[in-house]
Amino acid sequence: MLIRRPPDIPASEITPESIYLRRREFMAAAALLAGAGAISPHALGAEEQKTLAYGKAGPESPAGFYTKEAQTPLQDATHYNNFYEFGTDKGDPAEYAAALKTEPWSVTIEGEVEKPGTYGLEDLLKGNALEERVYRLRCVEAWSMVIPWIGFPLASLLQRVRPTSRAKYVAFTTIHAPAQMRGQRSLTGAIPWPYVEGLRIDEAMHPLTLLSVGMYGKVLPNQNGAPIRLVVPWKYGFKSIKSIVKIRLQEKQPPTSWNLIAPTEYGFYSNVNPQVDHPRWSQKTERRLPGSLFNPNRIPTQMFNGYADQVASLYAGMDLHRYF
Ligand SMILES: Nc1nc2c(c(=O)[nH]1)N[C@H]1C(S)=C(S)[C@@H](COP(=O)(O)O)O[C@H]1N2
Ligand SMILES: [Mo]
Repeated sequence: MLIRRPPDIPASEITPESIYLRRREFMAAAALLAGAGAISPHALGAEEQKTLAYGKAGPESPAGFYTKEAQTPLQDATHYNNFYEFGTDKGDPAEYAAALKTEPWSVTIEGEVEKPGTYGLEDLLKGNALEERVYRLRCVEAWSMVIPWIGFPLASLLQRVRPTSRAKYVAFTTIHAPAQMRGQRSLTGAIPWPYVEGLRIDEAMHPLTLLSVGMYGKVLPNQNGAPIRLVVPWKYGFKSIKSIVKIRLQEKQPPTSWNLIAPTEYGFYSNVNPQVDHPRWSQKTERRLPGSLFNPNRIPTQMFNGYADQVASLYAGMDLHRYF
């Protein structure tokens, strides 16, 4: 990744953000978002105005929208990533994701909706005030982080396109751009690209389910799924699909990438559940990042990642061992 100091900013203003976000891409994404009207016209653009405007989360936020647990430092959240389109090492996305062109960007919404279409990112943001959600993210690999996301509920977008009564599931697809995503060139045998994910319609409509366009007050870095990604905090991290280009509402349960890759290890639901182990490792505890060799920071994993009060009713009567 190109690290250079833009000539117009004094060194004292060089933040980790301006280092990990390539400046020109950041400004392009910022301009795109600024055009949306969803954020204040002064939110982005000038040197001192590169933060997103959003409703901040805090202790007074609705239950589940905020946690007072320590937030993962930005450096860890942007340099310890899973984004296999850029490679399988945790450091690969930070190193290679700058190659993804995130502007212009549009998302096609199709299937069982009254208003299908291809919507530019600015259209998607229209009428959706951005809000912050401080969520735990629990990876199936038994590490976790706490991240201040910025976005809007998926439900508000779905309501706008008017799902029909046959819309029982929502399928999501990541961009397929092998020329920009080296993992889509090198991992062709192992992973059927593009990455796909899915939710049941009630999960998709749940107020905790967020479409995120930013984190830590700024637009999303590419390695975290720019320009728009899903965040479903009560499910294992792989459900939170990045860099979305298609959302399809449908009657049938859609295929999901990790279920296609290893069906006995990764189910469609993938709700965080300390009582259902992965066939190859326990899910009872997790390493809260950052940790170290001498302080792994291991903590118990909570049912539904701590969001049981909000989401357990979605699964009432379901055998969660069978529907893992
Ligand atoms: N398209 C795509 N989305 C993806 C992944 C991926 O490889 N490709 N990895 C998933 C996994 S396993 C996790 S844990 C989260 C990580 O999100 P983060 O890097 O923003 O922390 O993204 C998820 N979304
Ligand atoms: Mo993950």
